[in-house]
Amino acid sequence: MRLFNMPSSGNSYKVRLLLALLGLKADLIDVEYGWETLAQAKADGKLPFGKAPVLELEDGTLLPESNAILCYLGQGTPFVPADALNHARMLSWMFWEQNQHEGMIAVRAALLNYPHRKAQATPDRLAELLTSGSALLQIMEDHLATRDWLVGGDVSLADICLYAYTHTAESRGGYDLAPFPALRAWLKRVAALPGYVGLDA
Ligand SMILES: N[C@@H](CCC(=O)N[C@@H](CS)C(=O)NCC(=O)O)C(=O)O
Repeated sequence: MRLFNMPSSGNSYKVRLLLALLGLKADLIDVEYGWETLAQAKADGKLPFGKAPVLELEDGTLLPESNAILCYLGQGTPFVPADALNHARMLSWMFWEQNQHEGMIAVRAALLNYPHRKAQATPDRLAELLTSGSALLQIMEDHLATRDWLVGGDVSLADICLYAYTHTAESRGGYDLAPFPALRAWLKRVAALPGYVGLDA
């Protein structure tokens, strides 16, 4: 397998993290903003939706979308609940991550950290993302206040998926995690999983 991987991106990191937790290996092709490799991967048709990550299977099949890749790699492992309702609950969190969480938490981090996004980092936009993103972190906090993992009694793809941009919400996104103790304890639980690798590993 080959992973078209953006080293700085949480969407790519969640795939690298799951690969490590499962003890799987993929050759990494790093495609970072501004790098020739990103333009080349697009020109070669390796990024069907124009974005990383993309998993290239041994037969050349290209699988885009980070959460679809997690589902593919996670199938048949303990990271996917066998129970139908918990499976659907896992997907609820993963859809929410893409349609809510990423659009606030990851976007604020992108505006603050990527030079090509700087022009969009207006004080109004940053303030709006701080307020709306903190409300999303509160949803996670409330949920995790009474449980160790997002779904059922065990770690699932939902945790891996949401960990990616949540664990850098403070360092990159400027969110204050102090008011979210259950969320911080959950971040530590994910980081303690056997095989865990960090974003910069
Ligand atoms: N929904 C997609 C989002 C992927 C995405 O936005 N990737 C960005 C980096 S985080 C990218 O590859 N950008 C390259 C570009 O826009 O040229 C996923 O979860 O995989």
